[in-house]
Amino acid sequence: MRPQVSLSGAHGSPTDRRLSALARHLADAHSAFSMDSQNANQTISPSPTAAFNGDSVFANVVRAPEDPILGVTVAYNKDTSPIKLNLGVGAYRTEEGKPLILNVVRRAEQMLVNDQSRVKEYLPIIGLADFNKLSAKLIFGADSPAIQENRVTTVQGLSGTGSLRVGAEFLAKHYHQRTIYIPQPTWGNHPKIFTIAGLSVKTYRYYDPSTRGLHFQGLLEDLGSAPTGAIVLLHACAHNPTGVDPTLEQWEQIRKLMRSKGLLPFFDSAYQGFASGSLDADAQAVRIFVADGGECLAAQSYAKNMGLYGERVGALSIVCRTADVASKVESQLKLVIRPMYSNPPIHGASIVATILKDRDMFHEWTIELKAMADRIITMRQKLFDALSSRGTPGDWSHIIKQIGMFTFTGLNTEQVAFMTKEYHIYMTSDGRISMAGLSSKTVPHLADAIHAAVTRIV
Ligand code: KET
Repeated sequence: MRPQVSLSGAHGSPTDRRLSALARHLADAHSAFSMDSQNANQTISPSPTAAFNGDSVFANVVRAPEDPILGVTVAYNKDTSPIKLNLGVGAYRTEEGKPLILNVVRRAEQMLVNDQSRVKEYLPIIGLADFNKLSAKLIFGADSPAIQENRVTTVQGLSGTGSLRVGAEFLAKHYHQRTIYIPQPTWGNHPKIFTIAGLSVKTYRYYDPSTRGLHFQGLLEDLGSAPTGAIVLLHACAHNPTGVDPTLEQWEQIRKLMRSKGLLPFFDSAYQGFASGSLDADAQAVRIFVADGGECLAAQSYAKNMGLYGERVGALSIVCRTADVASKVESQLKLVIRPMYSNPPIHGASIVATILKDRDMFHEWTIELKAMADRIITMRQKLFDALSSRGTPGDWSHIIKQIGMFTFTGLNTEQVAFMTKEYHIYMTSDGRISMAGLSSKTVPHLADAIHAAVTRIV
């Protein structure tokens, strides 16, 4: 038995600290004899002496830069100008510039609060069963043969990011190919999520700055020369940051190429319903891959389409060849999740399940979702018109051609810095603006800023 020594004085007076160090020394001396060294090591802080001479044991920690997307909000919050405008993070705002809680979400929350039978017990490791089933149906379609044949395993995740991470960890552990191809450019967190999970990240050509459209030839060439079995990250719809998606015919060509080379599709679906306003239309790319009977992964997020950003609710589905494989895969997903965060939170998933399983609520959601998508489309037209009326040099038709939450403006880093400094407009340095953060009132201010930036800084 280890001696019962109190270390509670570690943060008290110098005498307390000395006594506590002595106690620790005695305890450690004891454990060296009575415990195996691995267990003993877990109970000792690595270098207690540094704390006693006044230096922090973390003194050599280097300050990290802010996140390229979330750091924009940090900078925006520090700005005291009344005209400041945050077009950085992809978060929906109303015409009044306020965050939006959907009516159907409020209604679902009220029902949950009023339901006295609800408890706050732990969910199973893979989350809320109803939520998982309904999420799979939402992305693959209610009549998907893969679901009917029990070939899909779905686990609840910590929004899109957490679901991608669980998928990445699973692949790094159990898939024979460790290389993942991500589009160039892509959401800034993708390379970090996959690298940290142990995958090796390569890029494929996606966007052509000269046409401001898809670099389809480059995409086919790069995936065509990828090693057999490589994983390929695909944005299910509303590609971030470019707002450029393949057409259905192009998706079909991508599918054929990938299947012929045994490349494994990993879909990131963070904007289902936001691109076209239709949940089914925005899931088409995923569904054509599932329809051929092949395997794939899909990470879903309810952050944007249900406005549940901070609730962190999403799902990871893995479509397998057989029900037997799917159930084995699920057993291994549990081993990935349990030591990471044990099990997911209950509230957000309950909101989603409440809405998805009720016909009326589901319908109400689709109407509110369409209204958000439509407001964004209106902002595109208004910004395009405002630049046209100012005679701003350049072709700005990509603003109305691109889809989803973002416009990839083509503005360079210097122009972005100028707009932030002179006009208090905040956006990511790659020239991406969140159209969802714009309103009729703020369009003229943005158009003035873009006009000034492109005429003064070439
Ligand atoms: N995938 C993509 C493509 C994506 O744009 C985001 C978020 C996510 C996944 C993850 O979202 P989650 O909140 O974990 O469900 N993008 C916006 C917010 C962010 O960067 O975190 C953005 O690009 O602004």
